[in-house]
Amino acid sequence: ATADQWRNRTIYQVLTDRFATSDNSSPRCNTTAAQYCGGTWRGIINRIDYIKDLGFDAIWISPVNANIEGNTAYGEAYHGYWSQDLNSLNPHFGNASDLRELSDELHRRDMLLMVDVVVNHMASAINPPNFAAFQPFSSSSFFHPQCYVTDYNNQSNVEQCWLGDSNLSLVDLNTENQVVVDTLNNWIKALAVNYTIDGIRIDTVKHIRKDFWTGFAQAAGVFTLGEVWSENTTYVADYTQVVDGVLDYPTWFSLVPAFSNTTGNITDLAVKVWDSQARYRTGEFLVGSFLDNHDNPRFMSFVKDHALIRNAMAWPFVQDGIPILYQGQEQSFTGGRDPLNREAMWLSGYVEQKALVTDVKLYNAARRAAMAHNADFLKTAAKLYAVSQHTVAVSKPPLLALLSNLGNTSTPNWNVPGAGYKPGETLVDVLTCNKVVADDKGGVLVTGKAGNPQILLPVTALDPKGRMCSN
Ligand code: ABC
Ligand code: CA
Repeated sequence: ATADQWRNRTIYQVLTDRFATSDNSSPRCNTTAAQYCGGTWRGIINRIDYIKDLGFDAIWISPVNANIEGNTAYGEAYHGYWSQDLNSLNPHFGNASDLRELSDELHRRDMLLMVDVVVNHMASAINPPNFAAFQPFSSSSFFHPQCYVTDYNNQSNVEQCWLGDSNLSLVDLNTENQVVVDTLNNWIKALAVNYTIDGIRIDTVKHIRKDFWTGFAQAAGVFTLGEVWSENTTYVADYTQVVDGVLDYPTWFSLVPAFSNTTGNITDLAVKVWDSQARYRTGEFLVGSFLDNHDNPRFMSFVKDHALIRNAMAWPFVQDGIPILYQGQEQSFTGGRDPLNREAMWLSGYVEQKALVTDVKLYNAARRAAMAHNADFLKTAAKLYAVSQHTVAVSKPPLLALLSNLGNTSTPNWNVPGAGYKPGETLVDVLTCNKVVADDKGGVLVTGKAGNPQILLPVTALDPKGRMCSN
């Protein structure tokens, strides 16, 4: 699928080994041990309707190709990022027909499939690596000479040295070699076609020269979302020219501290938004916005205030870009650093009668209602009002999100004289179904309760037969 077919989506991030099992069983899963726990593509098929019910219309799954086998200093390759053979599938996750069936079952439900892909490196738990074990790059001539990434301010060190360490090397492919480039391009093209993949999440994008990505993205022929791990908007912006979209790490670096406690600063977050609006490839809004992922401690591992959690979780759904939710956040998982943040979802029972599950459903529903009401919703840059250390009002007409970091005992205020509604128009906070009436200039002045966020939509944007505040 194209970038245009992804812009209106919301993505649920699945860690394949930890999402669901083929026989719906619930094996033990000790995150610290970092071993395969038994999740499969067939398991995902079993639980697609849970994801769809939450309101998502796309999933992102772990890398699919064969990894190194056996235990290492950092456990097994259950996450899928330790590639050994690009031409075989990871047998722990299933076989080719399982993966095809997953793709078909998603498409039957109008959902899209995004697959994570790793082309920067192959992995080795022995040093020096046994190059003959890599497929199709079975000789040292296809790799950069050994040196580890040590200096993140030195771009050639970042691009041409190896990630990992001598216990577990991420052996760096020589992407300056034309044979390597052509082989990778042919590989991604075939992968996307063979399994009817709709988009790819590209790993370690900043570790390969930018002009490699133009050809790779073209060969893939589908939407490309790149991981460029950096808090620097200017640094990340360059990559928005070579792939369709990037994970919005710069905003994430300010989002987390803004809502982590009642002394956080929302102004810093606003500055990141203005900065990225000015620098990223304009008019596209294809950044992937997220609060949690599989690489960082979960937000709920260090924030316990329910109001702060709800405000932070709302953010990715109301800002510019494609919202991404990492599995387990809606189930209040609290895992800390990798590997603790990779809990097995089956331990949650996939229960839907939970406050945060309800919130996520409403965030998705509100976004869908906003899209239906305003054809330009997705391409209208968010305007931020009432920006202060403790408050922000995010306006993407017809939606107005009122957020604060004052916590669950506070009564925040938002004064948005320029909200742009019709004079006297009735709005509804979809989280509570409370009504707010715009003043005679279309502005709103709202006092919140218990530090909670509010997601306002005009009553006219709500489907009277829909799930949101219908009576
Ligand atoms: C394993 C263990 C860990 C152990 C680690 C050494 O080895 O699980 O417990 O600590 C995969 C697995 C991981 C595994 C790694 C390494 O491989 O999932 O479990 O860790 O073997 C992607 C994926 C990620 C994946 C890989 C490798 C890449 O999302 O899941 O990991 O295929 C860098 C890369 C980034 C990569 C990330 C893990 O490492 O750039 O692509 N993610 C700095 C750098 C970043 C760096 C980041 C984390 O640290 O700028 O480039 O990301 O190491 C701020 C600065 C930031 C700075 C942070 C730390 O501090 O502003 O720039 O980020 O103040
Ligand atoms: Ca590299």
